[in-house]
Amino acid sequence: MTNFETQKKAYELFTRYEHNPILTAKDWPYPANSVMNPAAIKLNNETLLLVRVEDMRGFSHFTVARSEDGFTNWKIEPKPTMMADSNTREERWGLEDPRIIWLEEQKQFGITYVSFSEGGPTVSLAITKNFKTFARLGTMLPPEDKDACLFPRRFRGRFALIHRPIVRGEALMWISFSPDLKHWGDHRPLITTRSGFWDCHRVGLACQPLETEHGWLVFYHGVRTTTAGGVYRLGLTLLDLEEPWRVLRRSEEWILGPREIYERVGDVGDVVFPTGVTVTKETDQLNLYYGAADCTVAVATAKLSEIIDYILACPEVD
Ligand code: BMA
Repeated sequence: MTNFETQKKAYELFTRYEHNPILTAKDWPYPANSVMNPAAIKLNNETLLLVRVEDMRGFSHFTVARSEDGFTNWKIEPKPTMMADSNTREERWGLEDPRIIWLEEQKQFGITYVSFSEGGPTVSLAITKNFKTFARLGTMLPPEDKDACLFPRRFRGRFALIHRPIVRGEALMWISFSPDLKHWGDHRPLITTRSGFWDCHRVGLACQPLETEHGWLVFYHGVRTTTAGGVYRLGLTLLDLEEPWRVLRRSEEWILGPREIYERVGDVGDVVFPTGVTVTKETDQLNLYYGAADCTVAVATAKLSEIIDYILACPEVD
């Protein structure tokens, strides 16, 4: 049954920042082809973005950009913050699409990212206290894998990781578990594509999971392949707080999709690719940072309470 009231709500949840895009290659202090798909966190009263920067060889690395209000006056590091390690074979073609989570037990940030090489893309982990020095903990799973993020804490003694392996050509989201952040197992499918829907061809994690009293808010991207290529849009799920392998709710409609010219036209058109989210509890504000058309970084805002009300009204899954 079509419910236009819910569709209207989904459409109105996010407001794009009027001066989008907030970061472009032209702003960069050194030559870059494109800047996109940033991880986002709040640190020392600033918003910190770890931005994926693609160079003129087509290889990517990460550079930190900071802003006090999360929208303007970005201070971009003059040099790359985290480059591919030339001694690390799985990083030979660069680093892509980071997600950051605060690991409570380690008292460090965990950065999951795609390490890319002739061996295929896979998911690696680095930890840092200060975004200046990074300890690389290596690959977590075999290729082909992407779109990964840890949860900030253990569940029944084990760390949990959402990721997106390619199996039989299908791109689906899985959740896996580890006692030590190194050895991963107990792999379970989490979120699958939906025939007929806007997310019928691929799904993958978008931002880091957000803990709320109702469960983990997990944004994901969904793709429909058309004759003109894929259209990347954003959906929302709610996972159980203590058993995050249980999907409680899932939005039927997308909640952000390519609409503005900077989302429609670029190196890869018709792409919104959110990879980081920040929340200011006092003002109920959620900032969603995303790559637009694989070229620039944009931000859209929402009220956290409205996002929660919306997902709680979405269909139950399990
Ligand atoms: C995905 C990733 C992203 C990219 C997106 C759209 O598979 O590779 O880095 O932004 O495609 O091209």
